[in-house]
Amino acid sequence: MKQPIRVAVTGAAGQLTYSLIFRLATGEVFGPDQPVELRLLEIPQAMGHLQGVVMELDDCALPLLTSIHAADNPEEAFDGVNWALLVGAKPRGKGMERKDLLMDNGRIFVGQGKALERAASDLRVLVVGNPANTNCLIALSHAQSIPPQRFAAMTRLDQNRAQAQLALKSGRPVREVSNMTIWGNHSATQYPDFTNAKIGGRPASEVIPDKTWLQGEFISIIQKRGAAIIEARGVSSAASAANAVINHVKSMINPTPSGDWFSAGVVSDGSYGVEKGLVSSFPLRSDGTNWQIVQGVPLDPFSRQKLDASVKELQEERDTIRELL
Ligand code: NAX
Repeated sequence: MKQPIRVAVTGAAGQLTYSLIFRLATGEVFGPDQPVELRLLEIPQAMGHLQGVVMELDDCALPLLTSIHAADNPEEAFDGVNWALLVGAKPRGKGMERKDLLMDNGRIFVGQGKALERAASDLRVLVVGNPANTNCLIALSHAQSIPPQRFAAMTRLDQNRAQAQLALKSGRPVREVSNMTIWGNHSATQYPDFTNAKIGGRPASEVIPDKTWLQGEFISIIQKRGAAIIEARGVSSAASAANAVINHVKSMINPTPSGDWFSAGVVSDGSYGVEKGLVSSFPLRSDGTNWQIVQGVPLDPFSRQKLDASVKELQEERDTIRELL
């Protein structure tokens, strides 16, 4: 038997994690012979609910799940973890300003960033809780001994949504849609880049010649998809978001298929003119251990302007929470 991999999940009694944690220990993510230890973090008020989730995990009798540890403080939850999936955050309340949400949730990631210093030396982090990019920036700035490249913010759900919409519009199977970049922030300013996406190996804009749709409705559907799900379902995306977490982790720990890439928010090295140090979404390739930003993806004036607008929002978010850095 291999050494177990230790995975922390925060917000473990929330609705997203209810679609996620069961899949983490089935072999689907880390491999069919890889035992998994789960470290589940919640706030004290949610520990009762979390206990119910733990009972259900027990009742799955998952052969690869070697232990479950529930905690209400991050130091305990992150002890020795190889992966930290930071999902827990406060939802935006009625009448709450975006600035209040940024500050309230930002404070969570100050404490969690510091506590991540207790993790294993090969730690990898995925921030899902919103505002994900800026929360990720806060967490990595407080985890001073951990290389910032180990942190990412999730834009994989946006990538999946964009691939699905291009498939639906073109009538082609979604597996044929590749090279889908989400640029910038996981927010309504994000830019799903149809100009470099491919369908069946051909430029998406050749397969879908309707430029008005691509430049207008397509982008708008992806930017507003989260709100549309809330409108229809009454609660935010959970199963699709959990699925995107699984996709993200797998993309990071497996070599990226030749010619393709995937999207995630990572700390900028200045590529594509994105201010160094911001956590922005880019096209990435992984060798199974480390990722790199794909270089040389052409940005036409339309794409440039969209990316710049999203980066401007990231700068504003960073300026709003500057005291937390
Ligand atoms: P829920 O409100 O159902 O669950 C959040 C859970 O986090 C709650 O159980 C709460 O008690 C817990 N929590 C709050 N503060 C915590 C802390 N300091 N430590 C540990 N746990 C804490 O929300 P859910 O629908 O599960 O969504 C979770 C987060 O994912 C939200 O911030 C949401 O905005 C974000 N999303 C991000 C997405 C992305 O693509 N990046 C997509 C899906 C999702 O909307």
